[in-house]
Amino acid sequence: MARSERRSYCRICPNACGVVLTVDGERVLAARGDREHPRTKGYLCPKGRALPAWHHHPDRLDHPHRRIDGALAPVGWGDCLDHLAGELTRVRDTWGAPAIAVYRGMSAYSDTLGQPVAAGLFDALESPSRYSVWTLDLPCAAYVAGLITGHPLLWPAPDEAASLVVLIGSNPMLSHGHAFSLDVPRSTLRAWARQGEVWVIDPRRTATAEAATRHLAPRPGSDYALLAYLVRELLRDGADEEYLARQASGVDALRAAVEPFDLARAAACTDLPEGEIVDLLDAIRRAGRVAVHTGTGVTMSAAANVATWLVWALNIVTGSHDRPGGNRFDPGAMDAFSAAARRGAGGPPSRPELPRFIMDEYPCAALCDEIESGNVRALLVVSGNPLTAFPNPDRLRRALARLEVLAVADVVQTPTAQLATHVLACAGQLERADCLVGGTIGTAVEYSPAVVAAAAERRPMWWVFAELGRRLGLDLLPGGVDGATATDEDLVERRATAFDVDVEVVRRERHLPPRPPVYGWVQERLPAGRWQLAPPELVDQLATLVDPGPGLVLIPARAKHSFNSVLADGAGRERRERPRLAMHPSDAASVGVRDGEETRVSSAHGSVCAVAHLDVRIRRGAVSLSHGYADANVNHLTSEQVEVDRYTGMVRLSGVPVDVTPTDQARAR
Ligand SMILES: Nc1nc2c(c(=O)[nH]1)N[C@H]1C(S)=C(S)[C@@H](COP(=O)(O)OP(=O)(O)OC[C@H]3O[C@@H](n4cnc5c(=O)[nH]c(N)nc54)[C@H](O)[C@@H]3O)O[C@H]1N2
Ligand SMILES: Nc1nc2c(c(=O)[nH]1)N[C@H]1C(S)=C(S)[C@@H](COP(=O)(O)OP(=O)(O)OC[C@H]3O[C@@H](n4cnc5c(=O)[nH]c(N)nc54)[C@H](O)[C@@H]3O)O[C@H]1N2
Ligand code: SF4
Ligand SMILES: [Mo]
Repeated sequence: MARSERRSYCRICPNACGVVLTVDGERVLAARGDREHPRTKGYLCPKGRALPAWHHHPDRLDHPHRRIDGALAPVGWGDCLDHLAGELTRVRDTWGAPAIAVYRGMSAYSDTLGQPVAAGLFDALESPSRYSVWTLDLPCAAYVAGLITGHPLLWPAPDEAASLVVLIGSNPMLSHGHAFSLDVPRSTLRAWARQGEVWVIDPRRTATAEAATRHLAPRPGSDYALLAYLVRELLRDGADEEYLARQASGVDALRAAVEPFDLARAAACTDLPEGEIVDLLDAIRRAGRVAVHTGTGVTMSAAANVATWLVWALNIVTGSHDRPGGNRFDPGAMDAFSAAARRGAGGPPSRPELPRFIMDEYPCAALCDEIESGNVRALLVVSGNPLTAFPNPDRLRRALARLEVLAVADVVQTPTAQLATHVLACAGQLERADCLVGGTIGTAVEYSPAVVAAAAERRPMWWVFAELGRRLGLDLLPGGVDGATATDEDLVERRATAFDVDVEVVRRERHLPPRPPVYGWVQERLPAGRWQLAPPELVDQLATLVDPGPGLVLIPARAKHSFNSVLADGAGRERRERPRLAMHPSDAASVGVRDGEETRVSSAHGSVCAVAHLDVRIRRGAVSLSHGYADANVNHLTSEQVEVDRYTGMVRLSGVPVDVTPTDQARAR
């Protein structure tokens, strides 16, 4: 047998871990961490270890498909793309450019050669109907950074040398973070705990909480009250006064805004003992500088904007931003992305009350209405799975089925692809080259050649969109690349050059380390050289927030063995992680739910069944259920109509009031 080992990097999530794959011909047999990879040093999470299963997924798409007489049928690329181009032209000529919408999912961003070509097509279509995951997971981050710094994509990352790290609503041990990222979470958390303290604020005792030095489990949705109290007290004693006077505006307005949040209010709202809250305040005063960061537990909640603002305030009041031992900012990332950030006016015609998001997109919450009102007639889905990711999947399914064109670019047959009129069977990550520059891995560079040849009729996504573009009269490939003869490696070369990276060095080394962090550069790029500590729209939002009560709420949780819907079906392996409803035993007892039994979770918007997993690690009053599963889809509980944030258009996915009951069968037993 001609077994060999090939080095690559994993592209299931943005963490880009070095991987060594054992390959035999076209079979990928095994995946292990690459010990020689300088950034990830042999680390590979369970999803990366499942790369062979993902690659050989039983539902891999082998051919492009087209809906003929109501059924999806495999067709040739020429047929599929000719027909799709004709349909898009017809839709545009009949209904206008806005009738063609695009949705970009998470996996689009790891296809480094395909995503820019797809983006070029969307730009050329000149349609305002753009949607992406941005408005599902953390639009508050861009919204708040924009208000405080004038730069929506100026996002902090915790410094390696931080002596006090506070993680709120984030579980990087499993997720690797999001707005910030931890490449090798356990060793980073250990290093922080050795040199100082790590506090985790989470209603669940997560693996990250286990690795921390302290864990507080507040009531979901109450983080803002804890933060407001901390800011209030630090402004009285412990703030870097001289720094604030020189480099911040709005100190007095911030002081006034947080004044109502005394210890009693913070304790009542969070349901934390006063002593625990004071311990955290003391830890901050001891450390002086802090690195406070959030995850989706905060950014998907009703108080997302306000809590995100108060995290900024806490970092600034302690003089921790843009300084060693606190938080760093990456100038390269800011410059690369800021060009894309624009703030348009209102939402789409059917949802004028919604904002247009900073990244020049409409909120995902508007898509159903746009389709039902006939404004959107064609939708291109690029590496996303809206049927599991969006709220209200029943309504979305009906809306998608009404579309004149639904073209889905994916690697497996997803629930969304099953509704498509055109299925674009893309080459998977091991069948194509990639060159990742920047992103959440900072300024590092990763390169991988194709590990195996693309099987069957699968084609790299850059080729698919370039060919579609060509049929629409568009030349979408970077200057000088001839679509008829081009290879992945030609595009790698263009990409490296565009980012000012030597392609020969990249091919030889495979990874270039991130540039060392730089400090002290942000201030001069702020409007008037100052942090805006109290943007009036955030002060108003804080004043009108209603403190969460003691009722049962649903909170989000990522699954260990899947990435959103990727691998959530087990990819043909016997061991499959079923979605389980985590619930505290005493909450379960009070509603008659038993461990391991099927239960029904209901919200004002719908209901879903899942197996109860009684667990003392989740606090009373919270239940959690992961998303990404087609069968037990938690998004039956969420809504695209109510509880949508009026400033960012984000759907509330954390802190949804629910009831949990045994199912009739469980009751009968
Ligand atoms: N209730 C609830 N809903 C949520 C969340 C939650 O916490 N709770 N989380 C939200 C968040 S944070 C996000 S980011 C969204 C995710 O929303 P999406 O990004 O829409 O969902 P994914 O399941 O990640 O979809 C990725 C798709 O890309 C495909 N894919 C994988 N690799 C490739 C490839 O190499 N090429 C191509 N062309 N396609 C590929 C996969 O098969 C999959 O269909 O969901 C959101 N929805
Ligand atoms: N294994 C795996 N990794 C992933 C993903 C995946 O699906 N699987 N998805 C990726 C994506 S798209 C994203 S956006 C990131 C997200 O990465 P994270 O933001 O780290 O997401 P989670 O791991 O769900 O952690 C959110 C935590 O918030 C807690 N929480 C819920 N509500 C509240 C609250 O009101 N207050 C506080 N303080 N905590 C709360 C939850 O208990 C949970 O532990 O993960 C990425 N990484
Ligand atoms: S963290 Fe896991 S899924 Fe993400 S790149 Fe690394 S191995 Fe792949
Ligand atoms: Mo996400």
